Amino acid sequence: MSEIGSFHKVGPKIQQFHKDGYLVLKGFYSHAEVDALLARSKRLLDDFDTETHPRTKFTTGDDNHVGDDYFLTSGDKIRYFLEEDAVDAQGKLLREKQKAVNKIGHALHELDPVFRQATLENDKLKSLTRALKFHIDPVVPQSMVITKQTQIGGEVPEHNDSTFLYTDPPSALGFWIALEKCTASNGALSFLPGSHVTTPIIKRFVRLGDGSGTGFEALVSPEVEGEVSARPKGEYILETCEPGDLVLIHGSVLHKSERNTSPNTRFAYTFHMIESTASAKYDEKNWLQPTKEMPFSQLFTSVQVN
Ligand SMILES: O=C(O)CCC(=O)C(=O)O
Repeated sequence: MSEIGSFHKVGPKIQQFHKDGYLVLKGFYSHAEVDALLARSKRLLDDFDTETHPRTKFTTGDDNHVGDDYFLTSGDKIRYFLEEDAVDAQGKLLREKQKAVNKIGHALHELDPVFRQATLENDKLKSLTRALKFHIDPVVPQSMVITKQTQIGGEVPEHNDSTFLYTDPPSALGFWIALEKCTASNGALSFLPGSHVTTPIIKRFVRLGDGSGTGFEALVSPEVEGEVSARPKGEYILETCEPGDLVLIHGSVLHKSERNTSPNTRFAYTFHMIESTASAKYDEKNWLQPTKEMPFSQLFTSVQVN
């Protein structure tokens, strides 16, 4: 039985999640579900129209984060973000389009039937979310497929997700599903266990007021930022995964993934939940904004009170 066939019996696993700030649930998604998600991801890559694409790359550096209009208006669409090393200075793709995309986002969970089934229409996921009791009324603001292409799939530097999906108080929770085998050489995730308790959210990713894209806004003084950055870090744990494994990622836990240096892709499907605005403030500074046509998706139609 997969680890969640009987999640009500796995209280210790929930304790482990609270202790480490992340949890790997082996085989949460079945082979059939993974096959469908992977096939659909590849189909979306085949459908990628490169003619009209503005060549937006997914860049993650502190001073160089993606922030053009194509990115900022992608919350209610299915859009494609390229690998930095897949495009030359003139905007020419250096590889086949299927091997040039870093990720596809950010409304797969709403717009695509296969991803919707794995997310908003998934009873097992709903049971898990209820058992976790992380949120009162979870909403899903975004989803994406990260393809981590062979040889060039970019490094994702150390970060925590509440920096990027900021609410007050912080409430982000990541769900990350391996669609392929994840190894040390193709960019498996690694985590700093317990860092969700020791590392506060000290900055947030915002839309810049002058319309010039995105940047980071400090939430603490430079002294506090310096003190937090200087704290001894401890040791990162690499979590290799099999297709179908689900990794729960607390919004404050530090994690990262290395560049894919291998001949194998590392497709993953990931989405996040945050608390609804009834319990946590989500403001207009966040890069990702709900629209009138597509408000953030509620996971439960009714809220359980207990
Ligand atoms: O898939 C990856 O390599 C990184 C994912 C990640 O860090 C995230 O979703 O927060």
